[in-house]
Amino acid sequence: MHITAKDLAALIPAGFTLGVATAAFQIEGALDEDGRGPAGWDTFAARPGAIVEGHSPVVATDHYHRMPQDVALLKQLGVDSYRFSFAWPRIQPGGTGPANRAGLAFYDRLLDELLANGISPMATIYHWDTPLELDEAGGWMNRDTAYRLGEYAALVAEAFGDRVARWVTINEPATVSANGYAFGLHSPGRELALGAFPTVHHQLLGHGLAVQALRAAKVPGEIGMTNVYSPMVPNSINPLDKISAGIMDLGQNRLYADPVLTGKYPDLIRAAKFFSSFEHPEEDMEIISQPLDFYGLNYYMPTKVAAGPGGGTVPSSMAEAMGSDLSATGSGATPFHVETWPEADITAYGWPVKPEYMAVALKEMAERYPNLPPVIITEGGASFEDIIVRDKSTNTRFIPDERRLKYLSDHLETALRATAPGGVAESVELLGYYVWSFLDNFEWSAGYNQPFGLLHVDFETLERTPKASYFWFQELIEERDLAAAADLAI
Ligand code: PSG
Repeated sequence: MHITAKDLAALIPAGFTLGVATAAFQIEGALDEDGRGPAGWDTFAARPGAIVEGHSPVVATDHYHRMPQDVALLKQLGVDSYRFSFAWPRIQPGGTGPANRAGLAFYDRLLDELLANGISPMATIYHWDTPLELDEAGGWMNRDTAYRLGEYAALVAEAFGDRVARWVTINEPATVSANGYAFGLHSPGRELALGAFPTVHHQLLGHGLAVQALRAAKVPGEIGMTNVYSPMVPNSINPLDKISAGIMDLGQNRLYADPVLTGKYPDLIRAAKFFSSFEHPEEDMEIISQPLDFYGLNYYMPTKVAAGPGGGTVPSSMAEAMGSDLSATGSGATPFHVETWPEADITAYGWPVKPEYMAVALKEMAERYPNLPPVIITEGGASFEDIIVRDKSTNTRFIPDERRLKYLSDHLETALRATAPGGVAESVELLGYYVWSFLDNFEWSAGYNQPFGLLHVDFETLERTPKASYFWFQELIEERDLAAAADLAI
């Protein structure tokens, strides 16, 4: 069971943002319309074998053509805020030069529609859809791409600065470096293993340059960036398990958070051979670590790490591969691996459901980074197979996604309790929680087989159907507003 919506609403502090999130490439479709240029992801997704069952992102949820109806569904849901991303190849079809007016026009309409419906826009500038031309010039292996991101950020700041309430410069550089450049699971499909390290630095530099561009444009909105964070949990008290978890933590979490929040790469990274293989002048660190108005955290799950090769356990995840690659052996053997949580619910993606680690994540962040800005959970959610129940007598449909609903309720509850006075992470100022995702969408290399949405999307008819989790989130927001109104009346 989970807490009632009413009791959960009572835990929500004043001013806390409840929202839902998406990303352009996962929902828009219309890849060739209104002057959009190709993205690296367009061609990667067309490669045989790149996407599960050969699913295509060409239509996705068709949001590009259904935007007004989708905003109406956001309005009906009642969210305070909607997090979406600008498609870089719509705005700069070749990744450089002046803005494509028709590309800007779509986001103009989206922003106006959101504001007219009282929904506060949170915009991600870069959510992985690099223009193809930039990818062909090396993508994030090329330092130049960081400067291109900075220029693109200046364009969106100028066009939309008056209407965006919160800016996320980049989303999850860890996933781009690992999946896109180290292991070839995402665009641009490179398998550079540890050779992908420059993409970490170049994305972080791009983030810093984007912050500079937004500050220079004097945008009134709040500025932050988003990293994914997975607490690394040793499998046992065995010291080798502990060391293994520490290496994973270094390669997946601290590598991306330390530079932004402390201005320094972890010592073990600085000592590594590959760290001297590319340009990273000290001035970069100042750009990367500029003060932020908030820090975005995507929290989905913890990772349990055990020493030794992983035969017979969880198949190679991003975490496992990244961890083994950062190990000192360099032998190519897997010196440690990801373990299962036998007692935990497991999502359709194979991810363990461990809401208590949401509190651990927030506590670790607070302990590690004394200057941590206010935090926003910019994503959290779960993929479960959905079943549509049809009631013939009333000709209605119902999607009882109780497991997703419980995932969301338990995680939000844990985050709120952890950051409340007396909570384990009480020093964290938590500003909001965004559900991933508003609607089922193109889940990258998993195609349409991993539904995360509060809205079900029928990918044949593109029809949207609210799931039980949608009605639960709606009720939660209503309860919160009722409680706030009652407070005012006293
Ligand atoms: C990557 C790593 C983890 C979770 C999610 C992602 N992790 O280690 O816990 S990807 C992330 C992304 C978004 C995806 C969504 C669901 O920002 O585009 O659709 O999460 O996978």
